[in-house]
Amino acid sequence: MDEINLTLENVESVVQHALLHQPITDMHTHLYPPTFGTPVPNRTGSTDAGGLMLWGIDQTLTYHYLVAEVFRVVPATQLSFETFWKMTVAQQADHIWKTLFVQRTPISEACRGVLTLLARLGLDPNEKSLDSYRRYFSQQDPDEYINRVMELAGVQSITMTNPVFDDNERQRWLNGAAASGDRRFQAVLRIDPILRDYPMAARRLHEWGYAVQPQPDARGIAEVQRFLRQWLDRQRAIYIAVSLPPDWTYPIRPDANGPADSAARAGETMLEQAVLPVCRERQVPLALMIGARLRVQPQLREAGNMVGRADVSAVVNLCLRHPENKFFITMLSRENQHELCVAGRKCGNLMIFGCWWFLNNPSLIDEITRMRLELLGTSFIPQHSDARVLDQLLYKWPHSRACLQRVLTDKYRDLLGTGLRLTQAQVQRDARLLLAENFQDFLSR
Ligand code: FIX
Ligand code: ZN
Repeated sequence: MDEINLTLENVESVVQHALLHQPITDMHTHLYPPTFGTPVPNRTGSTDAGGLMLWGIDQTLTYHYLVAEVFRVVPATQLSFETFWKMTVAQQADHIWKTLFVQRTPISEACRGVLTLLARLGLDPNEKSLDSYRRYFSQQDPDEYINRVMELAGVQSITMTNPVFDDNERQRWLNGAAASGDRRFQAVLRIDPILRDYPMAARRLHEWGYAVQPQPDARGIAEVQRFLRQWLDRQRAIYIAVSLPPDWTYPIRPDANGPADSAARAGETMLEQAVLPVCRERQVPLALMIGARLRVQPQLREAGNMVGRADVSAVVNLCLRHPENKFFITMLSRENQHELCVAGRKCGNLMIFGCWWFLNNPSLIDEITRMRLELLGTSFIPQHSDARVLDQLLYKWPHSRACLQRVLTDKYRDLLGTGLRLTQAQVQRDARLLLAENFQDFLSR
């Protein structure tokens, strides 16, 4: 087949085609296969109230992004948090649909996302009630619906988040229900408490039979290593992940000796002497997601978390002090993004990924992706979905793909302006790197 050369006239269509036809490896989601149970009734009517596979219109509308937004329009002084949380999921969804989609213009990114996914499913986004959507989803089988959504979204592999300190999740692994190994999903060992709240982690580990004391000692370090190896094996996890607060520092300042510092120092000991050695031994990356200040508004539950500017020098120190380890890093603050790009130029074992959470909006994806291409070339992972509800893949990826298309088109136009010749195959290679291979190669590096 004749090679297609890029021109100022065809560049946009060539980029659009390359991105649309590149299967995506989604490196960070909160999605699950049906083996983890689902609270949404399927055609057989079976439900599992604590089920972790979320899908369908009610789960989509009660996504914590939209919960935060609905309380801005109908504040807790009018509809108390307690009243809202006592509602059924369907009642919450009705309230959110009426408030944000019928009575107001659904102009926010999280609102627009719901409209995009409804349209991708062939449903009319102009309905005033949820009845017709609920009828549609009641006719879906969760397992088949996963295949449909992955095909429509262009996603070839879904990477989960599996928080082993969550009792519901852990029990599903221990009773074997979760370990059936659904090829569409890859597991990730999520261990926040070990680094973020070591005293709590130590109590839980001790309950589970690991000889771990409140303060790290040699036996405890060996036991945490044993715990990590066991769960990496049980989950067949492809990397280990932790979310860290904006005030995380590395190394901890020598003069830091307050009560909170003692827990932080224990977490640092476990990072250096348990987590990183096991990651090296198993050649799995450690993913750090830095900048989330949790439960700032606890009455909003998952919706109550906040962003804070973090210290990028902690990332540089970590990567330079542990050159044999591989680090996926994403940061939540817009203000951290430029420093993080420059850090990426210093540390070859640092793979920057995603426009995380409050950054996953077109205006910021555009700004951050341009910055990354200009400073890092194609050596980064532009996006992950962070989807919590399966249907969200039908908007998170189309919206991000549109941003990436605009930015890449501009960058290729700039290159053509230098007289460089470019071909469709080169654009397809770049799309492959950005949407799949950079992640896969970093795992196997
Ligand atoms: O820590 C995380 O994995 C965050 O992505 C989530 O906790 C957060 O609620 C989220 O889903 C953001 O998009
Ligand atoms: Zn997440």
